[in-house]
Amino acid sequence: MTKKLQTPKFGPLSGMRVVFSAIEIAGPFSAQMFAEWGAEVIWIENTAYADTIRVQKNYPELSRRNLYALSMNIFKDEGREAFLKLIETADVFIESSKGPAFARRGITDEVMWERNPKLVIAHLSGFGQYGDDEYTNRAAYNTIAQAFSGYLIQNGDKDQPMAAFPYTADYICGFTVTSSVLAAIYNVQKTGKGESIDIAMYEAMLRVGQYYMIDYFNGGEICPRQVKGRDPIWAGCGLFNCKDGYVVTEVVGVNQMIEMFKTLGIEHLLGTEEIPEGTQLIARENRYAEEFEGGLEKFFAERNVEEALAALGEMKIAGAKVLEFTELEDNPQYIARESFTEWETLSGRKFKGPNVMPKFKNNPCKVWRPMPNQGMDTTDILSEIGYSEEQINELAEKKLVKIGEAPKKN
Ligand code: CCQ
Repeated sequence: MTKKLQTPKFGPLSGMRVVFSAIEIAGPFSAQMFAEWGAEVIWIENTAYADTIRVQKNYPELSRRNLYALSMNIFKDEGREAFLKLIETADVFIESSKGPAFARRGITDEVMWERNPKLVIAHLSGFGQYGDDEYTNRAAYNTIAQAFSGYLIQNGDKDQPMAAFPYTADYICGFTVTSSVLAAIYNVQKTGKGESIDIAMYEAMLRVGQYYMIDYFNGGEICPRQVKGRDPIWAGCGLFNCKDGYVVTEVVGVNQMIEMFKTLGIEHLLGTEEIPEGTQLIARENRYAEEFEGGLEKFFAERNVEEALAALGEMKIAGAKVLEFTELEDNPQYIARESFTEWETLSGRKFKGPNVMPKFKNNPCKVWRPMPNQGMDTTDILSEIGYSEEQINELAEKKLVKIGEAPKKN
């Protein structure tokens, strides 16, 4: 009997099917966003080895919720055909690999479009689907994308560059995959013609690192890295020490400047040649930048965090306490918005993590399924696309698919 996947209907993407073949963080982060917004999402893992995420501590339970797990060799013999049959049923296929790996193995965009002309295909790789052969086929992770894009060199402190963590490039690239796929779908709905998107991780990071870089390409200026956790080019923006903890502030805006200069007792500097009336931001190269920041340092050092935030609030200047993990879930804003949620893992463990984001008013989203075991849904997925029990067993005997089981509850 044909088994059907029992995906609940919710969220703005209800009715959409996404299939993905990607490991670790970047590609799966995108796929999971689709799953959290209501799409039916199938995670393909190799039969030979599982997604490397599975050996990591708690993160897999968070990053693989709401998914179905299929384990199949998608390039070999009947596995290839089963993959293409599955692709016939999909709206989106996301893959992450070393450059044009799918094309190298004969699964080109055209082969997929022959089976499904409306398919949106997202290829995520470190360096892109084409380019200089020295780079295109290379493996890439978060740090590689940060280093090659000119992003990493901007982070860290003055003595040493450092990658931005945790795994910033992976999440940026995941968001890039999601947004570009949705753009493509908009066009498919108008034209009926599929799309293939080439997302090079380094290019996404090049865009994220553009703010300071653009001064180099249009004037040769190289921005210094942060000192003391402060903005490298704008004074009064960044981290300050209060008596009992860190705060961040951004003294930006005409009224905010006036209020803060008065509070610091340096209002005589306003309206000078260096800080003319209407000044909104103070550049670090400004003659009075050090005096301004010195005043701010004193302002914060004399107050505890609560007092500092109250004073900033009165001046309508943006500020926040730098929260510890221990302070997040009990924060009233987090509680009011249910920014955390809990669910049960397959083994019956109570698990806590960030809730689905953002909040869709008319089509609310939810966590409905814990991380599946490797190949746990292989039988149901293949049955749904027309395979008999006998055929599925045959594929398993040939080691072209793996049939996983749900673990026993603790
Ligand atoms: O960076 C990230 C996480 C990191 C966190 N941490 C520090 C904890 C690790 O920050 S997430 C971002 C990862 N990078 C990308 O997504 C960019 C593009 N991907 C890649 O460059 C590579 O896929 C990567 C991630 C470096 C892994 O390379 P790998 O270890 O060689 O594994 P693979 O590509 O998933 O698969 C190995 C082989 C491939 O064949 P090939 O080596 O001949 O090209 C692949 O085509 C094949 O297995 N394969 C399958 C298959 N799935 C994959 C399947 N279902 N059936 C048959 N073959």
